[in-house]
Amino acid sequence: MIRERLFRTIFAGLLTGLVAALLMTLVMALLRYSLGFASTFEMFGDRFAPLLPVDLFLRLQGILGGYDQMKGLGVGSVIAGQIIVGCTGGALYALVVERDPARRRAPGITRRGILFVALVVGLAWLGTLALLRPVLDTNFRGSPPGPASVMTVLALLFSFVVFGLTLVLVYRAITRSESSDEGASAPAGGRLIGRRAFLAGVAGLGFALVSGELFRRLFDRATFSYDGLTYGGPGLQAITPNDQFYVVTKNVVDPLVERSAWRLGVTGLVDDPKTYTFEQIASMPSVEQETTLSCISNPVGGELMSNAMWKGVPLRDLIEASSPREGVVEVVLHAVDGYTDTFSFEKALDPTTLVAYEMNGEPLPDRHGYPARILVPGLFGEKNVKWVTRIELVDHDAKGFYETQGWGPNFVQPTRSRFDAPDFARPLRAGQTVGLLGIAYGGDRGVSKVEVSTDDGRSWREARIDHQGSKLAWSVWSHDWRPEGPGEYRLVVRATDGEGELQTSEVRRVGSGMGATGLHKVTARVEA
Ligand SMILES: Nc1nc2c(c(=O)[nH]1)N[C@H]1C(S)=C(S)[C@@H](COP(=O)(O)O)O[C@H]1N2
Ligand SMILES: [Mo]
Repeated sequence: MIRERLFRTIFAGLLTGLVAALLMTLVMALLRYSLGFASTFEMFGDRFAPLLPVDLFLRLQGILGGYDQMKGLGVGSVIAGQIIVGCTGGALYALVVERDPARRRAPGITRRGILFVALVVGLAWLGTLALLRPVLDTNFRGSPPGPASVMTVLALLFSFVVFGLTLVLVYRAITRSESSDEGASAPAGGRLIGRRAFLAGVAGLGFALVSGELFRRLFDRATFSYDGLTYGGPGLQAITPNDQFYVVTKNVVDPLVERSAWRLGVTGLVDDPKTYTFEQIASMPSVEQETTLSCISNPVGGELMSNAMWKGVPLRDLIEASSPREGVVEVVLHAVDGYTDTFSFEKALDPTTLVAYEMNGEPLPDRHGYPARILVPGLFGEKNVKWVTRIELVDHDAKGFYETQGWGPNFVQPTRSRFDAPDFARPLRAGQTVGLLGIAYGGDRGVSKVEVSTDDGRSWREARIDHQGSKLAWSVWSHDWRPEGPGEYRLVVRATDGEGELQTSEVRRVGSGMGATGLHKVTARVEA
C-alpha cells in the first residue's frame, strides 16, 4: 500500500514535471520566435560546439549526414535534456510535498514545496548563466551585446519561473482532483468525463496546437533548407546572383535583424569607443569591391564558394575614428548570433577589409548578414563575420568560434582552380570541340594565369581568361579542347596567382583545418 502510494506520487510528479518542462520550452520558443531571444537549445550548442575538435566535428558530420543533422541533433538533445531534468524535478517536488507533514492542511501545495521549487529554479538559473556566460549576448533580432545579455538573463529567469509555477499549480490541481474524485466516487448523473479532465484536455489540445504551429514556423525559417548551398557547374556566372550565393551558418535559425534595434560598436583598446546606427554607417564614405568568399571546409573542386560585388565602409575608417591605443594585436568581431571571429590588427587596417552592407547592389540578404557583415578578402569565409555588431580591439591572440575547435592557425586562402563545365558525367564525342570552363582564385593576390592539362599533367596549355576578376576575386577561364580519339582522359587544371606563384599540387585535406589544397582532376569519357 505504501509502495503503491510512492509510485503514484512519483508518477504524478513526473507527469507534472513533463507538463511544466513542455510549457517552459514553449515559452522559450515563443520568445525566440517573436523577439529573437536566444534559447537554451541554441545557446548550449553555440557554447559547446567550439569545444569539439576538428576531426570529431567532421567525423560526426559524416556519421550524421551533414552539418544540418548535427545541428538538429544538438537542438533536439537540449530540448530532450531539459524535459528529462524537468520530469526529475517534478518527481522530487512531489516527494518533498508528500513527505511534508504540513501537506494534510493544504493538499498538493506546501510552504516547504514552494521553497524547494524556488531553490531549484534559482540554482538552475544561476547554473545556466554560469555555463552559458560566453554566449549570453546573443540576440537574433539584433539587439547590441549589452542589452542582449540583460534580455537573455531575464528571459531565462522568466522561463524557469514559468516552469516552477506550472509545477506547483499543476501538481496542486492533480492532487486536488484526486481527493475530490475520492469524495465524489459515486457516478454523478451519468457524466462520463469530469469537468477537470475536460478542461485539462482542452488545455492540452490548445497547448499542442500552439506549439505545433510555433515549431512549424521556426522550422520554416530554419537553415536546413539552405545551409551548405553551393554555387558552380556549367551555368556559372562570374558574379554569383544573391539567391545562389553559397551559405554556411552555425545557426539552426538564422538572425532576422531589426535594423532600428541593431548597432555597431567599436570597443576594447580604444580611447574613444563608439556606437553607430545603420544610417551613420551608410552615410560614411564607401567603397565598392568585387570579392570572392570560400569556406575553409571547401574541398578541392568544391563549390562552397561564390563571388559578389560588395559595398561598404573600410573597417580601418571605423577603427581610426576611435583612436586605437598602443599594443593592439587583433580585432575580435562579435555577431548578433553569438558568433565571434578574429584576425590580425594589420589585416583589419587593410583598406580592402570592409564592413559591407550591400551585395550586388542590394541590401545584404538576411542569410548573408543583414544589415552588415565583415568582408576580409583573402582569408577563409569564417572570418567574414555576418550580422556583425561589435568590433573589439585586443592586445592578445584571441580565438573565435571555429578556431577554438582547432581550425587554423593559418586562415589564408591558398590558390585554387576547378572545372565547372562541361558536365563530365556525360560522355564526350571524339573529334568534337568541347568548351572547358571553370574558375580560378588566388585569395587576395589575384590570378595571372590558368593552365589545363588533358594528359594527367604531362603537358599544359594556357587557358583563356574570360572574366578577369578583381585582385580579390575569382577569374573565370575557358579552353577549347578536341579529343582526337575515344578513351578516358585525365584532365587537370592549375592557376598561378597575381604574384607569380604557381598553385600547389600538394594534397592537403579539409581535416587539416587550414583549407584543402591539391589540383582538381576530372575524368572525361570520350566515345567514338
Ligand atoms: N555571425 C556569423 N558569421 C559567419 C558565420 C556564422 O555562422 N555566423 N559563418 C561563417 C562561415 S564558416 C562562412 S564560410 C561564411 C559564409 O558566408 P556566406 O553564408 O555569406 O556565404 O560566413 C561566416 N560568418
Ligand atoms: Mo566556413
